[in-house]
Amino acid sequence: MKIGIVLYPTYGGSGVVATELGKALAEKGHEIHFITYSQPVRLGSFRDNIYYHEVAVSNYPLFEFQPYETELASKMVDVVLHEKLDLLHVHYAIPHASAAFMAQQILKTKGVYIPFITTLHGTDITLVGKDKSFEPVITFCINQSDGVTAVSESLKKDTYEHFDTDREIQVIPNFIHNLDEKTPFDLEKRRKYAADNERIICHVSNFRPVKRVEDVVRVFHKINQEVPSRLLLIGDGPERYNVELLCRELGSCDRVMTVGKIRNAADLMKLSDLFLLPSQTESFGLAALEAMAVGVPVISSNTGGIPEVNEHGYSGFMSDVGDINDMASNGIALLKDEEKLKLFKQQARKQAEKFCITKVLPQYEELYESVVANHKKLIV
Ligand code: GMT
Repeated sequence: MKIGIVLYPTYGGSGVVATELGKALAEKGHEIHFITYSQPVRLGSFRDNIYYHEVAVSNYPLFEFQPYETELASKMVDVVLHEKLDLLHVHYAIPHASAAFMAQQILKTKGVYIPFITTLHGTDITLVGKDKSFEPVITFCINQSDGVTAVSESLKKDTYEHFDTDREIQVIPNFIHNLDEKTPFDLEKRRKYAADNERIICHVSNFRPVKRVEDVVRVFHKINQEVPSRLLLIGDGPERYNVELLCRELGSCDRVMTVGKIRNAADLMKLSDLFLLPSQTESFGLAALEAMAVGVPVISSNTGGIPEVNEHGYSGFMSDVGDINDMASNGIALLKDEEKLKLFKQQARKQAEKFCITKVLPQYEELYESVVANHKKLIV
């Protein structure tokens, strides 16, 4: 099949999922056309069956705000026409689904009929999407998509609660693509970050308020009072300054390493003993799944789709949002007990295996086939 994938190319979870999905589909022989404004971070070097189409954004002085959605729709029209695509799959509703609808309508006037699938990722529904100013467009796009998927049952439920739609939403969870890659544990590398008698606690995010990174620092501070530890903060974003202020206030700067945005976070994650994800809301929690995949147990909040990923008492522990005392005491209990920690590391990895790409990819392929077949029936 020839599939156009529209995504945010940056470090966010939706872009990671879309890129890894495209790479996996290409490996199975599908022809994948990524359409976005810069090369997706996870795309890496050149691969067979993968093409990248850059959306150039006009900076004509009249435009106070760049008309990205219009340029994206035009690019989709061009790629569908000239590459003869069978299907568009857009990740994140705003503005990708509305641009896909626009492209679909334009193509119809040219006698070309193409279906599009929208995958809802989270903040497009739970934060930005709930904003009244976006609601009519998102509702319309969900209803007009030829297929809709959500990354968790929780997100599906939120979508029905917040939007006036009764159309079918299929839950296809996020996945881990490289579970088979086993690189040996690098003790020398670990020693660059912590002494042998210290634990490493890790957090990866885009440092948006929804991630509650200040809770990460507070939980770490409590754990460190009982178990000598280091905190590894990976990523960057609007809360970074506040987080650094808090570290200074708590006097923990010398134990906190903020490494910023890095390409292969898994390399550092796997040096860790514990992953913290205390988010306010999280439709899935891909970062937690990526930590589990490299054998790191997760201490998280119990919000949104996280309980579908992190199994309490097995792959880690969950607490109410903001309950930093409970998160810290769960972390301390685990880090103090060598045998228990070893068991949880194994269980975290086992839990991640439930989300192996080999189980998830066929679900997308089946959906693609049924959407294309249904669409063909409609246009006959
Ligand atoms: O977490 C973010 O703010 C980024 C956002 C994205 O679209 O890149 O993440 C959302 O999609 C991820 C991939 O499906 C999910 O794993 C995250 O849980 C979700 N974030 C939130 O719901 C806050």
